[in-house]
Amino acid sequence: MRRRTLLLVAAAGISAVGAAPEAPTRTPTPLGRVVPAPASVAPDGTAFRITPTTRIQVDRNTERIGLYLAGILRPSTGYRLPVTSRGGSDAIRLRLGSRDKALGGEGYRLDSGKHGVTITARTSAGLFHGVQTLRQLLPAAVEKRTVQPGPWPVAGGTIKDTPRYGWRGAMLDVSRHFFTVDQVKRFIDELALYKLNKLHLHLSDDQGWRIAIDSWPRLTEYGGSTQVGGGPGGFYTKADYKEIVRYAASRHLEVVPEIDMPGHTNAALASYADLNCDGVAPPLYTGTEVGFSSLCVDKEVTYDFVDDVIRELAALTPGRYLHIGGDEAHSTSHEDYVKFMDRVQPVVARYGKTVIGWHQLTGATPAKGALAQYWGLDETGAEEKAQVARAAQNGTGLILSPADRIYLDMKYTKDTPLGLDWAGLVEVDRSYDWDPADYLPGAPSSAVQGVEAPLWTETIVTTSDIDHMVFPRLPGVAELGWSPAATHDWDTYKVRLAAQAPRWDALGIGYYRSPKVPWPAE
Ligand code: NGO
Repeated sequence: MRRRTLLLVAAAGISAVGAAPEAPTRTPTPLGRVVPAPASVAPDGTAFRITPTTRIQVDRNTERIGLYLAGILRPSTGYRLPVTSRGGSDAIRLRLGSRDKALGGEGYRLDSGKHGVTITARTSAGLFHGVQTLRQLLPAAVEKRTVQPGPWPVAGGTIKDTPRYGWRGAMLDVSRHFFTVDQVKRFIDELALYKLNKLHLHLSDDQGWRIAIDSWPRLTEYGGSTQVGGGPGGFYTKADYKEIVRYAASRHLEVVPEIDMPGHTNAALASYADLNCDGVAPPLYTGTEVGFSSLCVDKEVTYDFVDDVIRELAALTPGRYLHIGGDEAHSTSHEDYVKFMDRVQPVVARYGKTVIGWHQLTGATPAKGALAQYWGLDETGAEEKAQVARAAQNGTGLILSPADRIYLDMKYTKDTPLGLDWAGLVEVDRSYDWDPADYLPGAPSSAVQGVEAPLWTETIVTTSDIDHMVFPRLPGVAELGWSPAATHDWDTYKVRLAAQAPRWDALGIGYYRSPKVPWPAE
């Protein structure tokens, strides 16, 4: 019933509400000037213009994305842009159900010309990605939330686009510093703009436990009560967490929750004395050292705890994966580490999820179907790389997060006020210029599921801190994950990247003005 009313109202009258006067001319953004680079672009020299009479044409299955698009376009254009089932020219058409199988599960086709723009896809995810392309083809001012002068041209031609990898992620560490649901939503919107599809949340670490577990309430009550530097910390209730998952899904991102174990567990150990081998709870921790904590591998209560946590977390997770950490278990012997992983991985499977672990998991026996997240460096020793490569040869999938390439918490230069430098300084060209397919010697390229850029937050406190470290590096990671290898070229990429800056300005995103990029004058 609600839908019908909406369509009728939408179709009833079409007029501009408070549109600003148009500037005389505006050259459309060239069709290929998009990040990530589309798989194929064929401009035809024509153009479409969004006007006060333009409609967003949808059907029952595409209405949600139509409303999302209208939500972006209406405030800045000041046009009504009704979302309607009515056809005709002068429309942005959103269509599901292309017979073109090559578009796959996330691809789309965008046709633009005098009579409108049509985005076609086989799935809503594909349609959503096509909408992100359309956004980038419009003038940057479209991102503002107040009425801006037009015109609103879109270059004519055809884009056919599908991703290179199915895993295009970013990670946010909400343990070292806590970030609110609204801050996470903002981060999600930043990822969606570049067609990322996974949001990995690092929900527990030495400094804070951030997700409510009903059967172990002190984890959040006490273990979530501080953070690095001693602030008040915080945590997500189950309702908060569901809201994050819902919002991410509305942007076609899957949330991958991580509970790091057996190391990085001081917040849990501090909350429950029983979890410690000596039965004594350590104090809460607000520093930034790593590797000093471990769950007690020989105590049965450890596995009751892990079972409860995984069961409750799996129940909050519609996605397929559950990340169990496994990095830097320096306070767990190798023997214990293997024993622990042998017992814990089947628990993940029992609750219907697939294991992901940091690549140290390959030192134990990764479960069938598990993914290992590689976070080494170019300089990581051959033996460690070979261990990961062997696991990949035996069927373990890889997510690549090389720390000296795409750790978003690494400083850009020695003068970057935020961030760490243990993996080196990572300028924007360095984070872009590598190839996931042949990155890890000996690992079959078919094992590579994609890329993920982690943002660890020992030094990151505010939204603008996040933005400064994420931009401009994240779009490069997105391009590594999405665009065909044949389009990879720093010199052309940096021009497309520079063209994003006015969009970030319009969105209120502060970014690092790297001297490597030919930014437009401010
Ligand atoms: C390492 C460590 C994290 C740190 C991060 C800082 C991994 C997987 N474990 O990455 O605990 O926060 O570096 O860059």
